[in-house]
Amino acid sequence: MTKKRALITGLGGQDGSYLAEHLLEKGYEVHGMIRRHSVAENQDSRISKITNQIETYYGDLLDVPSLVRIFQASQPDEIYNLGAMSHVRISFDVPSFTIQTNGLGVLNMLETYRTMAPQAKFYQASSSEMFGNSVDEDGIQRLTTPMTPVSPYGCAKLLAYNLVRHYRHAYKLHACNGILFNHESPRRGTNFVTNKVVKRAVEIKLGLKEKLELGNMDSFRDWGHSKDYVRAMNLIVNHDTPDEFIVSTGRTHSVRDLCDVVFSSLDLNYKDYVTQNPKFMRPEELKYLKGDSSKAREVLGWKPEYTFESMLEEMIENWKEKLSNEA
Ligand code: F7E
Repeated sequence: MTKKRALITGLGGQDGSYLAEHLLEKGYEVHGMIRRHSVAENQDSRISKITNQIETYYGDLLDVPSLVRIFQASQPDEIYNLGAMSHVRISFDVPSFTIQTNGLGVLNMLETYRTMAPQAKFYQASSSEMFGNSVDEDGIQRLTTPMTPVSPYGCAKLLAYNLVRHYRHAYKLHACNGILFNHESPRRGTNFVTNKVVKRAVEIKLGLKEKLELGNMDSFRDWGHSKDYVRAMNLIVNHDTPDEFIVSTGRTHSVRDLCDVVFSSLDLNYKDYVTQNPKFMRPEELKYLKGDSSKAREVLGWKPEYTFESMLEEMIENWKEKLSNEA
């Protein structure tokens, strides 16, 4: 039997790297797009263990000729569009770039898909940031909850989400949206709050650093593990009918709770080390996320394996191992 071919944009990121590993385990032929980085090691630091098993291409969502070349070379059966400017606070600093990459970039992908591989299935990395501060009366975001984004990142993701639905209906394409709530892992960038807190707490424990500066500690997030969420992506795209699905844990914690859990597990009190710096605040903040993923659980049979605590434990162990030589 011929292998299914998957094309992943954003291959070098947290989700792209876990998804590539998951698809390799499932017997796929994996192709992926990476962007050039001036420090070559940073380009493939998350995929260095599998580069000999996958096909990588330089490309960019804003460079249509590169997309055409990659589609020609990879002949995908499944396309996972994970490439994006993924940092919400930074999207306020580079709003035009964010809207172009996360909005127009998705249009470029959809047009290339429609014209070059319309028989393929398409997954779009949509985000809970699209909800903004909209929440149902019982404190939950559902597929029916209005979407009122509060960042350039969220606005661009909502444009992309709507484009995917429009292309599905207009051109009868198998194009799907996974609305993923926050998801973390040891591979998370250290400028996202979970891995920032974990790394600094371990540094403090080892005597390498003294303080941790954060922004808003009273926002709430529904945090899951990236490894669980990439499994959902594969299930979403392989469901008979192209559709929208929320992927979330259904549990929510504040940034303050996160600090408490991480520092306590190292026998430290976060209040002794954490201060707030306006530099890390956002012009408009999404205050609260808690997602209803019952459709993904019932229709796709998906459920997360990690808990908030076991995920943080894995992240703490990762930094302990990496940093203990420096202490
Ligand atoms: O912030 C607060 C911050 O940057 C979480 C991306 O994957 O998930 C992610 O977006 C919360 C926010 O993630 C700091 O204000 C406090 O309330 O880890 P984050 P995010 O903005 O929720 C969604 C679903 C995506 O789609 C995105 O791509 O933590 N916070 N102090 C801080 N956040 C950061 N980064 N740094 C701080 O010092």
